[in-house]
Amino acid sequence: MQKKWWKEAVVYQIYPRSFKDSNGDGIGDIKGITSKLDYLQELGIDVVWLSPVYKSPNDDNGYDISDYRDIMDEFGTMADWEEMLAEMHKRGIKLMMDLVVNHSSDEHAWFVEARKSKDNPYRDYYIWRPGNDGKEPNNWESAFSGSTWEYDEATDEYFLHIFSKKQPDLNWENPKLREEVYDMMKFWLDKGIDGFRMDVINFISKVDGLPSAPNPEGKKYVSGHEYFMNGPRIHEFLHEMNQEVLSNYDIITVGEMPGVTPEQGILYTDEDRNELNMVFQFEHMDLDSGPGGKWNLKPLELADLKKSLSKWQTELEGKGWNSLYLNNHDQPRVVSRFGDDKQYRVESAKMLGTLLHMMQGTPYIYQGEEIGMTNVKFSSIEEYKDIETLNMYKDKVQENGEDPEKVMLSIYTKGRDNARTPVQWDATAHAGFTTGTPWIQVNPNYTEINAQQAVSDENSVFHYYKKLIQLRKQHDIIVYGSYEIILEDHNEIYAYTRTLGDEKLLVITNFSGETPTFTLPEGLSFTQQELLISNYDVNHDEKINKFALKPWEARVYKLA
Ligand code: TEU
Ligand code: CA
Repeated sequence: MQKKWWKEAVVYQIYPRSFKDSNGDGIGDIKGITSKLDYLQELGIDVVWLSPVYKSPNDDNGYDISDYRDIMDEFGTMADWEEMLAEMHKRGIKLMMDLVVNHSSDEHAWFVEARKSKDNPYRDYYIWRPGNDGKEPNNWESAFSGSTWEYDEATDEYFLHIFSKKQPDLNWENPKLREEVYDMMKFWLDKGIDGFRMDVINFISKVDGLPSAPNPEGKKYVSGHEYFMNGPRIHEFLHEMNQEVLSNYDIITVGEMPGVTPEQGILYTDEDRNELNMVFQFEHMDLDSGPGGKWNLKPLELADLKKSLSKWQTELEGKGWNSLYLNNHDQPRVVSRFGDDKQYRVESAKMLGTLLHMMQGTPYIYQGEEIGMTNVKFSSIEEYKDIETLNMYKDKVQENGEDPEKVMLSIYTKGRDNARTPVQWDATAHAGFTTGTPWIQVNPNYTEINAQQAVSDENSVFHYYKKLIQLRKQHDIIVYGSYEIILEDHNEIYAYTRTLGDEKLLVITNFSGETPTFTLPEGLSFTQQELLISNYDVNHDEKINKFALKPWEARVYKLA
């Protein structure tokens, strides 16, 4: 397998609005990021994935871009951005920007033009269709509730928006639009950035005719995913992007791909196909959703997690490359979701980090994950900010009379604002995030959970993550070793090995607050054992053929 720097890197995602405010307006900004680069250097990360900082009306907090080549006013200036990049590179930290080109903002100049008339030169930068007997052109449901079509009075047509009404989908069938995107990408690459994270990039090719989806239950709207996920021309477009842009730079690329399968993942990340380096897949993030999607809560089954992660590990091995993540700005915080954020918050946060960072792939750490930040529970829907949550609440409670308590429980459990409360820097007012009033409330547990406490406590999640990152640098087997699950049927233990040459790594995690007995499988023989990391004090020489695990315990041994 070819060695590559982006296979050996650890990425840290910054959601700028909630990271650090430098000017007291309650909104995170670029100067705030620059002020925290020493903290990131101490953690030891190699790349920052920076969620969008481009000009935006913030209907979807920057994922609705009105100028791809300028910085959002609230976040600062291009000069601030240049300074941040220089300060990152000075510390050996690379910058991956967020590329959001499945859609733009409806306030982008292209859309302002496009909606002026049917023959406007920019009309075909977007996807317009006449109505269907006074109704939307098809029955697709938006990811943010309602129809994916918005009627535009001026030209008596509808435009497509898979996300919010203010996020019209761009028409990738139009070669002029594609060229505009490639030119914009070169604009940022020529400024010296080191890669792109590509927002819902597997949505850009839609099936011809945009047909309605089967609707056996006669719902108002239904998911149209099968008609725009991994669409007919997706590989053609990504290969073209690679040839026109990506292949001319030494960069890291990751495509965010809801609905991607391992088979498709190989097609997107097979280095000989010249498309992308890796993808964000969502299978493990949908295991606690019932039928009908994320708001329909279902407890996680460890067997499902083992099956899903193992499938991605084994099917991409030697053929493609995995990204590894359990958190991001769209997901609830994993220590609350899959761990125990009460009695065993630190132990379970460390266990989850171990499980992820010892696998094959490029690990992604989301801001606050490294200090074990948890989900939040605001007292009323009015305190929530996320358009996905607010639209869903309006649709379910106000328009369809669903039980508000039940809907609020799904928001506490799965809402995206769980990940968007301000990073907790210290125990001073607003967790040291801002000297003003934060745009969204700080999690009240900041007095105990904050970076200052974590950095000063050698047993914190922070220092454990720092060690996980160091181990990845010290042992090739962690990056390049092949994965094999063991004790597959155990209900509480998730254990696996990594093999590289005659070296073996044994990773043992207890996904419970119980004390199950770990029994070494027969076939695993060795003469030397070295304990690389554990989240409890462990006697390094303890016999490991059979021992009781402590609640949420994690251990990694190097065997030879
Ligand atoms: O997310 C794509 C996406 O599918 C999300 O809607 C995700 O599945 C969902 O939010 C889970 O609750 C990307 C960005 O990461 C997200 O922040 C944006 O809202 C979305 O695209 C539109 O740009
Ligand atoms: Ca600010």
